[in-house]
Parts: sequence; structure tokens; C-alpha cells
Amino acid sequence: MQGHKAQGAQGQLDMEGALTARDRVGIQDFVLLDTHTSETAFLGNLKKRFSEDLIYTYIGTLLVSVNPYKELDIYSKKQMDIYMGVNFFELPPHIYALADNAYHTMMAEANNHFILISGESGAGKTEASKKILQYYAVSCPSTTLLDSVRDRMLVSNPVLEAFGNAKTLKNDNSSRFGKYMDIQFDIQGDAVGGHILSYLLEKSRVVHQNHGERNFHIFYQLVEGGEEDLLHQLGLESNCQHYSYLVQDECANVTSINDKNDWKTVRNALSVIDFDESDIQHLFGIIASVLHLGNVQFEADSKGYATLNKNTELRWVSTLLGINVQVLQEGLTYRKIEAKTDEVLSPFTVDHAIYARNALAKAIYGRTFTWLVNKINDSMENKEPSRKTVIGLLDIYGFEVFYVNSFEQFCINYCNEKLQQLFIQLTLKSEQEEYEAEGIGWEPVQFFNNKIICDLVEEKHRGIISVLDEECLRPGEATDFTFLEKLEEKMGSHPHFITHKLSDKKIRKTLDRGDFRLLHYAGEVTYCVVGFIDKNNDMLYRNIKDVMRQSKNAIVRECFASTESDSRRRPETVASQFKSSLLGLTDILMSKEPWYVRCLKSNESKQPGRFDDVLVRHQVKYLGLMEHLRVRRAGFAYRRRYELFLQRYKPLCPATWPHWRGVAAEGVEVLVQHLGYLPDEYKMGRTKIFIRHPRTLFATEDAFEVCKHKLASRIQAQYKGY
Ligand code: AD9
Ligand code: MG
Repeated sequence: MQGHKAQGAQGQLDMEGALTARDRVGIQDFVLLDTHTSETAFLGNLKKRFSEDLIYTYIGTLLVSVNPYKELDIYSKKQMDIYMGVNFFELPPHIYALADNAYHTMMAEANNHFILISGESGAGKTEASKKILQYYAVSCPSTTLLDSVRDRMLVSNPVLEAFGNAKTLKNDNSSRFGKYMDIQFDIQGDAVGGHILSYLLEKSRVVHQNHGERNFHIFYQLVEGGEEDLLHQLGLESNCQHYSYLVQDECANVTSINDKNDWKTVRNALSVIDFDESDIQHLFGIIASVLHLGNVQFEADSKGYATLNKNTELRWVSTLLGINVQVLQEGLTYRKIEAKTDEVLSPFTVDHAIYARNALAKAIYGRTFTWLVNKINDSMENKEPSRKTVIGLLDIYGFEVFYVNSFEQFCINYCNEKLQQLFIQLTLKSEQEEYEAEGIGWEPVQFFNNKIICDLVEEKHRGIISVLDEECLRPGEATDFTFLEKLEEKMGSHPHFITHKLSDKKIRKTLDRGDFRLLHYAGEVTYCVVGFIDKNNDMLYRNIKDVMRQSKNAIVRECFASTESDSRRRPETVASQFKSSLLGLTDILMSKEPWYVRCLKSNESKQPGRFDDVLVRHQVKYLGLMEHLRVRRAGFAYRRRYELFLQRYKPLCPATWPHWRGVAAEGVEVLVQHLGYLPDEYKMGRTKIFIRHPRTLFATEDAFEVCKHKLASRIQAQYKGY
């Protein structure tokens, strides 16, 4: 990418200056305008722009995106070229402008950044993250060597989506795992590597889907798209209806999804990422074995214990995983119990065997997913030890509310609470605290702080996760219902927690006895406790793990090869693991400079061109967009420590160039006076200068670019590394 093109800093205002154009396309940045601060005006503007297919609008440097549910002609290479290296506000709002601005700031300041993409399920987060990645892949400087890394970064998307996305009622391509991807850039600005962290895959989907939903895409892609030879080798029929894990809901075909084409894309992508033929064979062997496993049926013997006779499906699992069929059969129908000196085999009932079979299918799939992420990471790894900076892209499952919500929604919505909390901390809260610390006069903006809900879920010894974990420690005694009772005891008076027993007559009607309801920042969600203990424990019997370690399928062997089955220590529960990984994520993000994309869902029926006012208004409210706008409008878009500001811009003023001998703050005052800053455009804090509008800084930056060229030789020596 080139340096910023020196266009007039007023470009955006000029472009929008004509009243007629503005009336037609609405306002592209709320902050720059003097009126329109009401929610109704905000929505009106979004709607007006949406009707003209202008889905992006700024609040300062935050990008609001409204899902158009149709292909727009705004993501071409030509569009990328237009946005490349142009100051943020000089062109109409675009995801490319945000990507470009993050990139240039990273290069200029040599520090790390991240782009937080948030919004509810189906709002457009994954699409936005793909557009950003494409922008970097296409527009960064390139060498042949790097091209391969870049290709791998790009094709990692369809592969991970095939294995980690599924159709839900909210979204035909819903992310069922969280993804944080670091894109690494070298000192020249080349994208040289990538690294992905994945968060809590919704494994339960492998064995069960709610009405109107599907299993993970990869199963349908293989069955529908797999070549005849391959299917034959895997013992699969080319018909989804044949597999009980795929037809629970009779919704194998979805008009928006073309499994056959997607299969080709994924197959091709796997060869771009370093998968050799044996990896591919083993990988598909696993997918097929999960499908066969789902069809394994048990019968009850005369004592009521589960048996498996002449089961062809089991034979296929045995062949594909390279495990002796007898050993496998035993693993699925017995459990090994350790007595003092001996091991005793305890037979399963049919129900118990089905449970163990499903647990195995989930474990194989979940571990293979982790293996896949690691494999992709290996292939994108940059092995050069040179200095790198990163832009992190966060695309996680959005807030969701279904008719029945379970442990999975609880985890997903908790994750969204955490991200909202991070947003609040980084924008609304720290912004205002900084004004206070810097002694800048300020009228505080009120906002709802969702910390109270995060605490309710995650607080040590007191939060819902702790109560759940305690119940998981009482096997045989605790049930989902004793868990609910404990919650009622501990959270009874919490303003964001309610149950049937705790509520008044009117609300009680809307709750079942096995429900608890949380008043999330984004709305109420009623969770059914059934399955919480089981899913949080995520138990897999020791002997079946041992059986998997004998597998001749290299991936399965690797996935089960840890020392865990030897360990006597109780493994961490799912919710606790998730909580720690989210804490880890928060630490990663807090050490970087933030950029935000807030995605809004335009309508619930996934229809192009429909803008549902009530739905959008609700999202604008809970995402805190109005508060953000108020802080932004009253506040300052940029701030720089006096020393840094002076160091960079001192060539622009004869009094500060080449050296300013006095106090940095005074030097900055002299400098900005010389540059003609108006009194209202900036404020001098205790340690920093605060600049109200980005355009002021851009004008200074443009002047600096011109000056840099003029004084090239003298300055370059001083500005190395800037
Ligand atoms: V979830 O939390 O993973 O369930 P996302 O990721 O927020 O959700 P996603 O990006 O998958 O939603 O978008 C949902 C669908 O909306 C896509 O499959 C597209 O059909 C549609 N979409 C979203 N953004 C755009 C866009 N910029 N242009 C066109 C879009 N269509
Ligand atoms: Mg998504």
C-alpha cells in the first residue's frame, strides 16, 4: 500500500456538501454534523442510506454496517484500489477504509491493532471479517514467496467455515465457534503470516440439531459433493437422508447453500494449505466415521444391556479409524471401572450406550476441529524472526435467542457480554476517565455498564459458572434441577436473574419450572437447565479414549495422544475453560489498539432491502451506539502525547524545527498556533493534546507528507521507524 494520498482534508465535506446529495444518501458520519443526535434521526439516517444500498456509516472511526442480504458491487479490486492509502473521511464509508486506516496507523506507529466485529447472529460479522482479510491479501505489497502464505490465509476461511459453521434459524452460515486471527505484517508492511485462535466449538450440534437447523456444513458437502470413488472408499451413500445425524430435522437442503460447489472449494483449499493425500484421506475418514457412528444401533440383551450384532456401520467405523472392531464394540458397550487393585467391566444399558456413542462422536469431531486449526496455523506460520506488527480480527458467534436456549446459548451470550464489556471499557469508560485524568472539562455521558451481568455469570465462588461447577463435582447427587435450586439460593435477589419460583404471577406464566432467565445487555434470554451439568462435564470414558489412542488414523491418534487419560486430576469443566480462554482473549485485545465494526441485522427474515425499524432500533440501543455518538461528538477523536506529537510534526513550524528546547507542551502550543488550529479544534491536557476532528489531524498529516518529501534527506535520518 502507498502512503496516504494528499487529498484535501475537507474532501468528505465537499463530497457531501451539496444538500441534494446529502438528502438522498443521508449523512455518512454522525460526528461531523451539528444536528441529528436523537435516536429517531439516527435510525432515519441509517434507513435512508440503506435504501440507497449504502450500508456503511461512521460514528467517528467506528464503522456501522447494516446487513443488506444481497450482493453489492462494492467489493471489487477496483474499489479496493480506490480506498488504498486515502484518508479515512475522504471517501464514502467502507469496510476497506477502516481496514486501510488500521493498516496505515499500524505502519506509522509500529504498534499492534485489532478490529472488533460485533453484532447479533446474522448481522454480518463473518462477511465483514472476510472482506477485511481479502483487502489485506490483495492490497498489501507482495512477493512470490509471500503469495503462498497469503493464499493460505484466504483459503483457511472456507475450510474453517465448512467445519465450524452451520445453518441455524438465525443464519444459514452461522459461526458455531469463535475466531480470533492475527495477521502479521513485516516492517515493509507485507502480510507475512497468520495465526488463529479458536474458541469453544458447539460440538453438541454433531449429534443433535434443533428444528429448522443443520449439522456442520462439511457433512453435507461430503455426502452431496464427494466423488463416487471417495464415497465408495468411505462406505457412504450419496444421500443425506441415510444418516441419522443429518436428518433429525429434515432440513438437509437450504436454497442459499450449494453443498456441491462448496465441496469443490473446500477440497481445493485443503491442497493449498499443506494437506497431503494421507491427511486428506484421514480427515474424510473421520467425517465419514462420525456419520457411520450416528447410525450404530444398539439392542438390549436378555438382561437389558446394550449389544451390537453384525453391525455394518460399526465395521465401517472400525475400518476408517483403523481400530479392531471387537475393541471398538467393547468400548461402546462397556465402561471400565477401577476397583482397588483391579479393573472391572461394567456393561451399559442401551440409553447409556447411545450416550457414550454420541459423546465419542462429539469428541472425535471437536478434537479434529482443533487439529485442523493447528494445521492451518502451521501452514500460515511466518518463520522469519524479523520484527512484526499485527492486526487481529475478531469474529465470534453473535448474541442469539431461540425458542429453547441451552448451555450453548448461555456460553455464546456470555461471550457477547464480555465483548460488550470490553467495548465499554475501551470507549465509553476509559475515554471519559481519560478526560478527567487530563483535566479536560467534560459533561459525563450516562451509559449502561453490563459489568453487573458479566459478574453474575463469571464471578469467582459466586457466579453462575461457579455454581454449575460445584454441582458438577457431585456426580450421582447433583442434577440440572439441584443446579437450578442452588442458583435460586445464590442469585435470588439479583436484578438480572429470574426464575419461575422467584417471579411474580405475570412473569411466572412465561417461565417453566426448569428455566432461568437472564436479562442480558441485548435482551432477555430464557435458558432451560436440562443438559447443563452434562454438557459442562463433557465426559468421555477413559477406556474409550484408550481405544482411540490405538487408532491407525493418524489424526485421531494425534488428537487422543495426550497424557490426559493417565491423569487422575479432574479436567476443567467446559464453562470454566471457556471463561479462562475469554480472559486470555481480553488480555490479548487490551494490549492492542482497537477499531470497531458494529454490524446490524436489517430484518429477521433474511430478505434483501427490508429494514425493520423496531429490530434495528433495538440493536442501536443495546450496542450503545447513541452513547458512543454522544461521547464522540462531545469528545475528541485523536489524542497524542505532547512529546510524540512534537517529534512527528515539528518540521512544520520554523520555531520547533529542527529542535524545540523547551517543555514539549509549550512546543506543541506554538506548533498548532502556527498551523492555524482554531481554539475549538483542540484542547491541551496534562500530558496530551486532544484533537476534536480527524480531519484536523489529517490536514496536519498531509502537510507533513509534503514537507517530508521536501526535506527528504534531512528528515529521513530522523524519521526512521516512524
Ligand atoms: V453469526 O453470529 O456467525 O450467526 P454473522 O457472522 O454476524 O452471524 P454473517 O456474516 O454470516 O453473519 O452474515 C449472514 C448472511 O448475511 C451472509 O451469509 C450473507 O448472506 C448476508 N450478508 C452479511 N453481510 C453482507 C454483506 N456485506 N453483503 C451482502 C451480506 N450480504
Ligand atoms: Mg459468523
